[in-house]
Amino acid sequence: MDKSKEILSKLKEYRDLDLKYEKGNIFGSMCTKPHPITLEIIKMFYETNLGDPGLFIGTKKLEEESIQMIGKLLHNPNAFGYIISGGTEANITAMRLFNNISKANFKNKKYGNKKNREDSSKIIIPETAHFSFDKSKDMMNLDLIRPPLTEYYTSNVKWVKDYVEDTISKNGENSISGIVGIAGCTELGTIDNIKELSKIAYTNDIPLHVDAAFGGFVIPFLEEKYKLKNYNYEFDFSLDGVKTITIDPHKMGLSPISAGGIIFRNREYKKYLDIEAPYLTETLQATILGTRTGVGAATTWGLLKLLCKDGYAKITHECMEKTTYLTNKLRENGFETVIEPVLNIIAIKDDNAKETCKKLKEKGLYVSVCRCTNALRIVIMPHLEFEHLDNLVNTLCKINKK
Ligand code: 0PR
Repeated sequence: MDKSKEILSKLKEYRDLDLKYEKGNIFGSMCTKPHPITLEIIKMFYETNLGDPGLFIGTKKLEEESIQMIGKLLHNPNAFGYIISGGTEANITAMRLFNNISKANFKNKKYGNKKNREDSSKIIIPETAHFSFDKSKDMMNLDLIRPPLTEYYTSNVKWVKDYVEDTISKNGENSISGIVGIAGCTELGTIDNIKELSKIAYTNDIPLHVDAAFGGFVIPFLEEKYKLKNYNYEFDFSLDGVKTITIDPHKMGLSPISAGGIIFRNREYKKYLDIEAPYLTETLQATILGTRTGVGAATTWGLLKLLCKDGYAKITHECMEKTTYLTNKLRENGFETVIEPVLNIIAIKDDNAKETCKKLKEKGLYVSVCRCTNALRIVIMPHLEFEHLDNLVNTLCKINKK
């Protein structure tokens, strides 16, 4: 056998150890089998580097056009941003932006008195936020202020308003560097009241970041019949306080990994992130990564053009239908959910969630668990079919002898 063939066959052996989405046993992932067209796109763009955009002018154009299309979806014709590695990088970028704006405002004495600028930037962020924000905290020494959750597992906006007003009245000036809201939280899929958070943010001149890494490719396509009365589904740039949004093509956007999106309200924000890069074709760089693939930009562009609104609406509809189906079937079999599912995520109450998760794994089914409450967590991604859901319920029943 020639050497390349030998290596490829060895690689295949390793690859065969991986689980496969199409087998229908991955229930805890926010990623899915990418759309088949992306295989062709990967081949075409595999050597591109958006870290040096002057060399890859076409790929850079695709990134800009992808951002414009996503901006339109999020009601912002002036959107600016990048297709980066994923939600983690997007959230860290937003925190870096808020931290830098805060430092610049202090320098410019926008908020006056020196003694009120503390070393760390205060960010108000819900308990339900993804752990990528804890990474930002580590990197930038942020002071994360955690409002309590409402009974619907959303950030308590009354608490946020009181906290902001109290802090400002105590200091006589604003010492809060940012607010974060989640549109589709990782564990339960809940959506914070971004409209109210936006009002608080706008009135007090505090930037608001929305983490819609998961929900960004779901909420805009959700039919009215799925909307629950205890949640407000507005989350995008149509709300004045929203300055940045994380929205990931490699989750419900059907793009292969890595494709994350960070979208800014406008280009003005770039200057707070720019670092001089004198030896590149573009001499200022704002992204965290330097050398970075253009594949994500190209697959995102391709899928937005191919699927359009109708395609994503169909995917969302199918996932929500399956979510309703599984919820009903679980209830018929005596299981309870933590909340009425808001998006295509179901949390099943279980005092021994970790133990159940282990037993399911022994049966070849992979679910995850919640951190905020004792529950199993199921994400209904496009790779899951009705028969896979039946299999999950049957196995759960056997484990629990229900
Ligand atoms: N923001 C939210 C709301 C998220 O849910 C996630 C990831 C991120 C940010 C970070 O995104 P990246 O992982 O792209 O950096 N949420 C899932 C999680 O951590 C990601 C995931 C995907 C987990 C596939 C497992 C898996 O098999 O749970």
